[in-house]
Amino acid sequence: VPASFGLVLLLVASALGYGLGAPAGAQDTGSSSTVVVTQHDFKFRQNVTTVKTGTVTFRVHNNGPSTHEFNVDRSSLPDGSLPLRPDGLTVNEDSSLLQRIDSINTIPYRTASDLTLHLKPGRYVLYCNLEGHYLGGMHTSLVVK
Ligand SMILES: [Cu+2]
Repeated sequence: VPASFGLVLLLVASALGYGLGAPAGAQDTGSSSTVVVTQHDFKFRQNVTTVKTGTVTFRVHNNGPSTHEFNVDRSSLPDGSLPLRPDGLTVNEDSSLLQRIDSINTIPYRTASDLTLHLKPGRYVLYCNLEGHYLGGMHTSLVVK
């Protein structure tokens, strides 16, 4: 059995509510958390704002009605104060104040996508950067401790 298979099982168990945090009885293999993010035009909601260092699975639901994306950047900036491109309509993802961790490029209306990452301690911003969506309010933050 590949090692990643065990990890998937762990994440599924976590998502089903059989225990967030370190698996019981296991050695210190790090924490596993699920962050449920719901996207609307134009808002992000999430079930938790702080997670432990380790494996973090974002389950992103798009409740539309538009298509959205999901970016995870490490940044010390408040999520509402990210640098904009000269167009004034989108976040400047190339800014040195943002460190891209990963993203989901397209989340169609009425679908959900998962993104599993290994996050170090720090502050992260989550946002949609389709034109105007960030300014509309599609951003939030996550603290990893
Ligand atoms: Cu969007």
